[in-house]
Amino acid sequence: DSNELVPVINYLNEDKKADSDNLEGVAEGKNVIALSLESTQTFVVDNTLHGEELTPYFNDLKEEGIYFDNFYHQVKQGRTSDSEFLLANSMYPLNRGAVFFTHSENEYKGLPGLLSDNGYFTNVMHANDKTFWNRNVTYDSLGYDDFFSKEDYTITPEKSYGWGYLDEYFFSDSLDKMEEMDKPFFSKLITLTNHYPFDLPEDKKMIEEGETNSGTLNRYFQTIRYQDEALKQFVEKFKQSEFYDDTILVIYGDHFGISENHQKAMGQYLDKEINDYEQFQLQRVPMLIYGEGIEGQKNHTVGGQVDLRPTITNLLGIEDPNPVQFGHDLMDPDRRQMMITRDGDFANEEYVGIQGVCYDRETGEKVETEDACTEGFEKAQEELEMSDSVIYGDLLRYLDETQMIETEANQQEE
Ligand code: GP9
Repeated sequence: DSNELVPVINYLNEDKKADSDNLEGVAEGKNVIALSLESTQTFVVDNTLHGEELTPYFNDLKEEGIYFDNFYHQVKQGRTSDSEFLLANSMYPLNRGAVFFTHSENEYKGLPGLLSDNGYFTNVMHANDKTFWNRNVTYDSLGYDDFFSKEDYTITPEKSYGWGYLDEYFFSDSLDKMEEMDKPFFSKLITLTNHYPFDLPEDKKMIEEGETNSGTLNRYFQTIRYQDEALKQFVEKFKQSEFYDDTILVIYGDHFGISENHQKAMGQYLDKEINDYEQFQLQRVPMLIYGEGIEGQKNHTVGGQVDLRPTITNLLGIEDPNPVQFGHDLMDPDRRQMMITRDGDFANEEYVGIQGVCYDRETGEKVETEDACTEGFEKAQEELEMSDSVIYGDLLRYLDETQMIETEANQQEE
């Protein structure tokens, strides 16, 4: 019942402080294109293979926007769908299964619904079957107005490969659709080509494959390079569009592409041993905010996908009435610097805590000081349990009632 939400709200209030106004409302009334890059990890950024950059376009683009280099994915078995859940709700996905399947019809107070209430046309664009990850059902619960799926694109065999529609065509068609859309819009685009097994037609390969002992990693370099070229075409066409001045891009990686089964090959490529600490750091994904009026800067804050929603609402200057959010605005200079993984591991300003072991976040050395990470591990556990309780109990359906009771209680106290 409505009482079950009280401990969650109390817990979140403990961490709460006055909102920072850093960059608040700089994108007020603007369109938002959230670009979810399939399997894209931070280690490819500013990195090379055979002397050639893997992501030359993104490397330059990130200098023109706000680039986050300590930003982690927080997904588990639901992979891309988990990242979508994190963005929409600022809550953690589940430890087992995909919340998009197991709790698709819960009541959520999703970001898409909030933006719709604020006059936005909210939609997802993704050239796959609409039932994949149960998206068609869950998107309704999250409050999206529309979903442009495979059937909304004219997909021909010449323009497809492997998982389907190649990113460059998907991007181009999606921009055409945006031209026609009601403004302002919030569109989330999900790419597909850089997906395991990372296959590409010969004429789309722009770089020789890698030379590690993992064919997967060797091909990943090629699909990453391809995706970067598609991104270039997308952003260049976007710059020519009528809505360029009125739109911000939020570009981020959805999850890892190279699993820990390929540690040896990663070690060969990065020229270091991939221990638990390095493996943890490999879970960083790029995150960039770009648009007219946003000045280039590097931001080293420690954060993750759970922080996307409060960051976006801050930029848009939209009041978010949902108190059940675990993220913290990435633009806030005094924000809680903490990223919690679904495994109960964490990174904060000083430490990285992995399965009970504590590391110095900067050096990767084990920290022997007893208790250095204790608080972090406890916090991680507590927070994940809080988030789970909301999902398992479908507790957001009581939110209005709970808030009413709390308001009355506060008034009586006064
Ligand atoms: C499928 C795409 C990939 O539609 O989003 O999903 P993933 O396997 O990365 O979770």
